[in-house]
Amino acid sequence: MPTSKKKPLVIVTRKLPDAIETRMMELFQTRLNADDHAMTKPELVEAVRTADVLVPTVTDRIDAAVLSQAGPSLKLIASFGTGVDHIDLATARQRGIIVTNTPGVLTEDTADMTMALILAVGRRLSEGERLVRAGAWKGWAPTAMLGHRLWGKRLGIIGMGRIGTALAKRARAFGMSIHYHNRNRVREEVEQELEATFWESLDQMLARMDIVSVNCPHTPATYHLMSARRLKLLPAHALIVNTSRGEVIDENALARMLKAGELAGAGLDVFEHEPAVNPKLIELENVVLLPHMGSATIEGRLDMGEKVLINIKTFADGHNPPDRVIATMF
Ligand code: 8YV
Repeated sequence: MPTSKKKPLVIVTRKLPDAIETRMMELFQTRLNADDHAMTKPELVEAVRTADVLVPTVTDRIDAAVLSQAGPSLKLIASFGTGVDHIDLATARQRGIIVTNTPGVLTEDTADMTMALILAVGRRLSEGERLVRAGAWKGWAPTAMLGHRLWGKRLGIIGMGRIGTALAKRARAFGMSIHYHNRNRVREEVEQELEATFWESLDQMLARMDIVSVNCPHTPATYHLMSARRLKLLPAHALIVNTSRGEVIDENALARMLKAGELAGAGLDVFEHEPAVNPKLIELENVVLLPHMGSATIEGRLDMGEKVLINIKTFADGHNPPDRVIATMF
């Protein structure tokens, strides 16, 4: 008779939706983080020492120093999120630890938020709201609160993956023309449907855009992809939005240029040193700042949790988890 298998110990670093936590406890031996504090390094080390499966989020830095202290039972890191730049994938691979993520289920929500930022910056939503709330609105005036029309503008998408493509569909409906830079050109049918123009040279694309959206993952190759030099290629009337990772833009250079009027505005949902936000950005009126909430919908979080459960369960049953991350993918 086969011996009954022990349930794996799953350590979850942050509070997840109740339904997900309940199911997690039904399926596995589960250690939750009831008060939802971001784990300290010693807490993370303790977690990787004892867990069979770790469920981290973007707020946990699972670097080589943490992974070097992983116990022999840690075999899976089932991350709650799509980006995996908080995990040292090479070290995980060396130590035989599988990493999974939750791709696909936050595409539409993040694309919505990107569109919302484009609208908010282009039409000065935050400024208008601040004016009304401050009691400073003196009434309608023909030249008050003028933004820029989106219809007819050129949108340059950096990273034409799932989210970039979902953004392009939305932007088409708003009358923008779609331009993109990506490691690989997308399929011809997709380009045709979106009437999208591929730019092999990011530099050349930037110089011709009205709005630029960062939708590529953060990897060593995309760190400060939007460097001071590249930001300077943008026309002064251009807007830039980022719902991907703060590290892709040189935040100091961006703040300097916005202040100097060398760029018209920015909409940022992500920052280089989260949760710290560059104080130079906070001072600026022409910047919309959000607390990394691009995928923050109830539906999205449940779908993400479901993916985490499926990845762990499949792995615990001896199969290849569906969302295994291969280091070369990033
Ligand atoms: C998630 C994200 O909320 O999935 C991602 O890559 O950036 C976010 O939208 C977060 O990562 C959860 O860990």
